[in-house]
Amino acid sequence: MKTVSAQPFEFHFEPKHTALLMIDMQRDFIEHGGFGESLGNDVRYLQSIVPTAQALLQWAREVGITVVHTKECHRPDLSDLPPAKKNRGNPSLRIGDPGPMGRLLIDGEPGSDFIEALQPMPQELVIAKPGKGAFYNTGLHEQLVQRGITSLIVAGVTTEVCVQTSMREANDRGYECLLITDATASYFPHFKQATIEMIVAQGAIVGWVAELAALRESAEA
Ligand code: TIU
Repeated sequence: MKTVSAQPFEFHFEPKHTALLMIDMQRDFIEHGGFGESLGNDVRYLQSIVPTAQALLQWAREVGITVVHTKECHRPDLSDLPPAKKNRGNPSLRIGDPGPMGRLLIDGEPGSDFIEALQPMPQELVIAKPGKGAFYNTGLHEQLVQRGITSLIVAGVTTEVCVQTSMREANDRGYECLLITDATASYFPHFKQATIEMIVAQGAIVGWVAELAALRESAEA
């Protein structure tokens, strides 16, 4: 069992029962011309965490824990895209429309792919998800149960949307979740901060948070 100095108190995990859940580090959210920018967002906040997310992924590979990459995307025929999601807001482009990186948020298009720095390795699990949460309509829970995973180390984008939704889904399914705060970002820095506070409040009501350095220093307990 390893122990991480975390908030609101120490986080314990057994590497063989732990997975890294790297959420939606896709070109569509992080690069210019993607879905995130079409919603009016400044992608620079997300770009700033790429080196830490890359270092976290490298740590997970070195430790040998299960690695899961999720990507938010839809089928080319849009059969998994509810009208409510397609029409929400006043975007400059809608999901499925052609953009500079192919059709926006469509599986298989260049924009839906992971950024260059965070490409999955062949043995790593890739989960395509139609919703904000990683557990909705994906089979992720079954895949984790099959591998004996009970704890999740969570990172990715955006903190208050897909990351928080996925952590809440995981929490309700019984997983112990640790969010790596310098490997997650929001288009709105104050939302990232508020999310961190919400997660750890009330004695880790959703889970724990720590910086990557604390995870790296995690020691055998
Ligand atoms: N818009 C926003 O902040 N996020 C998303 O739409 N998806 C994810 O967070 N991945």
